[in-house]
Amino acid sequence: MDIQLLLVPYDTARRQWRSGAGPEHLLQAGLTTHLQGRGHSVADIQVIEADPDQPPTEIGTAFELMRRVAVAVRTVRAAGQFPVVLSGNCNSAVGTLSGLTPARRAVFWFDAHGDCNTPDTTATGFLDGMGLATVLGLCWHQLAASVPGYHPVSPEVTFLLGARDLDPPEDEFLAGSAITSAPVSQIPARLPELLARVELDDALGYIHLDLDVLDPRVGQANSLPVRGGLSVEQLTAAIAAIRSRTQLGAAAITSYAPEFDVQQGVCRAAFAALDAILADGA
Ligand SMILES: [Mn+2]
Repeated sequence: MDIQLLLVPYDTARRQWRSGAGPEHLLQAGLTTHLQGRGHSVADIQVIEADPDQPPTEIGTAFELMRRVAVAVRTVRAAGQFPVVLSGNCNSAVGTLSGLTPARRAVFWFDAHGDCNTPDTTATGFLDGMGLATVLGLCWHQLAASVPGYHPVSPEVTFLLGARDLDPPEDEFLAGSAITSAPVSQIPARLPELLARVELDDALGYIHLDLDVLDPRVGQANSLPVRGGLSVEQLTAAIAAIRSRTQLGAAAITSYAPEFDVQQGVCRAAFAALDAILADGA
């Protein structure tokens, strides 16, 4: 496959801080060579950067990065390449998915957390806990509309996979939503059945992999580890099940703070996940 890696090396508007260091770490661990060894062609790395003349703010900088990601993803696809976004924050997904319109998009969101708080429900104020909510059009309407190509994704074609640390308002929202939420215990065995319930034939898929969906025994992905996560085998099997049902338009690996990944287990898992995402036929 012809791949373009798009790096978004920021966490909460701070470059190279915490999970902002993840994208560069994956490269230094040999990601490009690894992908080439699998037969893929990999274009020169493209780094998405915030405007250095603007003062950083968590919200403003995040949306600025989303706008740039959206344009980059659209350009990459127009050139016939497959965009793989390596981002510190999950909210890069707003940009990535905006770069795929007007296609009908399907979202496969692997995450230990729900990322579906809104400014009215968040208890932490962490913008990244609202990434999926923004994708769905639940909040930040004015800023989301500033992202080129932005259009909310339908909950009917949104899958939250492996989430196990949900805030009460997120639980409540998911219970009343058409989103399919599959707990770790159902992955991968029940996935084919859950995928079959949804019309995916004409959809363009987006795999969003927050590496904290992995069990901490694989390795600690970031500062928010949650027990009871996916094994590497469960993750790659789930990706294969998704791949067998839908064509992918883009993928992202996010929320990886290498300082916590002492044994490099998460790094190896990220490579294995990308192999599954990029296997022949995408
Ligand atoms: Mn996340």
